[in-house]
Amino acid sequence: MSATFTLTDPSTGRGFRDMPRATASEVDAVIARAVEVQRAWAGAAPLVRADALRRFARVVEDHVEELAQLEVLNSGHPIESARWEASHVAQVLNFYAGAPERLSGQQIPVAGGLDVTFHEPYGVVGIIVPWNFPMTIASWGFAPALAAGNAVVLKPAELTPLTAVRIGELAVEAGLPEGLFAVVTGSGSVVGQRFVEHPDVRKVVFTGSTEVGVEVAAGCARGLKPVTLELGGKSANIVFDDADLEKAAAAAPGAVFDNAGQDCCARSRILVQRSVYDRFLELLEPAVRDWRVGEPTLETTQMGPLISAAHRDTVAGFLDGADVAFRGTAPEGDGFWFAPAVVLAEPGDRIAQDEIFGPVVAVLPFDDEEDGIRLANDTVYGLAGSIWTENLGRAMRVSRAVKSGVLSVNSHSSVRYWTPFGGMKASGLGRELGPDAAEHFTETKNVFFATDAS
Ligand code: TAP
Repeated sequence: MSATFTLTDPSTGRGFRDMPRATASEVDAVIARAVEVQRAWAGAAPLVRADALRRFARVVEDHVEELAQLEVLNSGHPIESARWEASHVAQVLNFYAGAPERLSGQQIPVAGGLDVTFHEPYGVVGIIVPWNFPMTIASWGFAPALAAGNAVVLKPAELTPLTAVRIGELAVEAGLPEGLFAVVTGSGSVVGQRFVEHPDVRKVVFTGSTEVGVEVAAGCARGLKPVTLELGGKSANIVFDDADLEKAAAAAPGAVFDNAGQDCCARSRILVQRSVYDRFLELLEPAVRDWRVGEPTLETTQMGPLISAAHRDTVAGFLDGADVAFRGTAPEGDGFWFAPAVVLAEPGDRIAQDEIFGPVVAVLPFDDEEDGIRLANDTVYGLAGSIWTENLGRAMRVSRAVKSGVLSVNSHSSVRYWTPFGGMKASGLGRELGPDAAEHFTETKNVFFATDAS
């Protein structure tokens, strides 16, 4: 393995920068520094940590445009999406800046003394993130982890390290102690693996494929360290015959083609009640044709290229022998472009079961409510999903019956940092974001103080 990795602009296919690949001993040195710095950080007054995170948030806010431009170059995200992502990082930091003063323990009634609990930070937390949303996903880990008094070592995906590296620099500019939040570039099998194995990394947060996630979890089990896993998805967009079909069809492309379908929450299966199946497809076709795929620097662009040539080949492979109903458009040229595709599928088809992570959606009919729920749950995954119906009782029943961690009714709600996020089944373990996330980066300690005079 060479000592550097060349980054490629997905919209041109051209390499533009070499990034260093850290060795295991370099990772160890970063972790050793984090161990040292964490002690002082955890010992600082809650207000000091809160203020430091607020400053960090403000500095990120001041660099939203720079971070967004880096994401356009490195990941091919449309500029408007990239601006949203960079602002989101600042908002996540701001939200968890409120946590240090709120990490209260309990006082539990006992005889002969006082019993109290403390939320102790783990120490050093290792965060491993994928290439699809490099900034946002990283912030879901590092912001609450830092707020709870931990140091963080972050490994971005090798394909997309630029925004993470810049955010690491901004943390220092904002006054966070050097080494408290360290971004280490390199491969998963070296840097990520070292986070999993190193005895001083006391918790791991992994976002990525289910396959690698299982290995990470097994490694963490050997070190008896907790792990949060955010993995793949094959989420259902369930459209009942009593839904506002126009609205459901108009919203469907964004729910699966946003970020070129490289979204763990992509509603990549549209399940449509048989009685409105033909009508829904009629409405969907113009919505897909109108989906604007193009140059990511343009503010009008809704979808950019896929992340790499290899990934485009994988996505294209799913269309071999598939019953493609219609497609959207995409530019020609050297970028990793792929026109969105709508495929008519049967429940057992590979295209209806496997995560594609590209702009391909499978449409399947169902008969009634029970059948719709059965089909929605007919996957190993359980991350997200949407339910379209005007019947409140049905919306309640179906949202309770679908085994997914994040559902929305009559919308495809995106992530809100103040509500919990995470998957069931093969989509993950544990939850991120929401009001309790900082607590997830602590261990409860119970202390009994005897008050008996004798
Ligand atoms: P992976 O190949 O699993 O990679 C994810 C991260 O893990 C990368 O940083 C990768 O490093 C690293 N890694 C690879 N092997 C490792 C090992 N043995 N030990 C430790 N770390 C290792 O996933 P991907 O292809 O980048 O991302 C796509 C997948 O992520 C999809 O399945 C998608 O659904 C899932 N995803 C899930 C969510 C949530 S929130 N549930 C969000 C986004 C993405 P490299 O730099 O070497 O690749």
